[in-house]
Amino acid sequence: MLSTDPAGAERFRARRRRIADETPDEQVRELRQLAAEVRRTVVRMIDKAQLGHIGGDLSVTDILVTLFGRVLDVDPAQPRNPDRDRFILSKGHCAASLYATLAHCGYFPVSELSTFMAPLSALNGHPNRTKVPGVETNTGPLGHGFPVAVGCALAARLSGRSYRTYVVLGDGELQEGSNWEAAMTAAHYDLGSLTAIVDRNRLQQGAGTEETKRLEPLAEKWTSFGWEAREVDGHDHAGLLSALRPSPTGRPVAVIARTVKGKGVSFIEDRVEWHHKVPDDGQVRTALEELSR
Ligand SMILES: Cc1ncc(C[n+]2csc(CCOP(=O)(O)OP(=O)(O)O)c2C)c(N)n1
Ligand SMILES: [Mg+2]
Repeated sequence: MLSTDPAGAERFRARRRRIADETPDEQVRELRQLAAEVRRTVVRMIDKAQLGHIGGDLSVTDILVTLFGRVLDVDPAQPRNPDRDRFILSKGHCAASLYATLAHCGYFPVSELSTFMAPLSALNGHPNRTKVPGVETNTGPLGHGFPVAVGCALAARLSGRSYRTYVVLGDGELQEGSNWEAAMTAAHYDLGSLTAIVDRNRLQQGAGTEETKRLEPLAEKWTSFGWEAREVDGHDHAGLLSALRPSPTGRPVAVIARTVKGKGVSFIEDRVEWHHKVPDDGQVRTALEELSR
């Protein structure tokens, strides 16, 4: 297990205190800066490892940064505090963006990120809860993280705890049937402490979601399963902050976050071939330059 980063955790707590006192515009500026940092870090990690899922990493970054930067009630110095909010990245192939977010939020030293996918590194291609502080459960096989998140939310009720559970799913991932069993179960138990966020970039591996197996009308699917569905621009931090609020109805909330796969790098955006392609040296330079604007 990687060691936690007490100094980083203190910086995280200080930033959270500062953000809480800021105007909404200032909060968004702060989250945007953190997202740019995470995206640049992801490009460097994938460049070093010569492996990774760059399209989905860049797509999900604003969602992760909004959650860890503002929404989740967590303390990176106490990653096993029983009252912490739970976060599960069900689309576990986007581990690089999760690791970069966790490290920049003080869960473990940023210097560890350079070991991403190296032999014996804790930072495997898919997240492992026994190796990385802040990882709640192992994911990678699509369709597994969401059912575990439903279990976490049910466990909160059974153990009398008030933590909330958030889970991020890929849109292609929704073609796995286990997700719909999980959705049905969450509604059956009225798990209002659960929020599922769909990274709706309309691409999966090799093709678009609608060509592979049609998901639309997606919001109506969630509603018909007993969830409150909300649609939002998944790169708009203010919109995400608003959409991530619990429902007053007590129903579980599905946030369909409209995103662009590869967001922030012109030649990667919305290109299916960049699901797990690795940029060459010139492309890395261009990507870092575009992500620094
Ligand atoms: C059960 C399972 N089948 C296949 C894969 C291989 N795989 C990894 S990512 C991916 C596509 C996922 O698409 P999506 O959920 O839309 O993710 P994103 O677009 O955000 O990268 C596939 C098929 C897997 N990880 N798990
Ligand atoms: Mg997708």
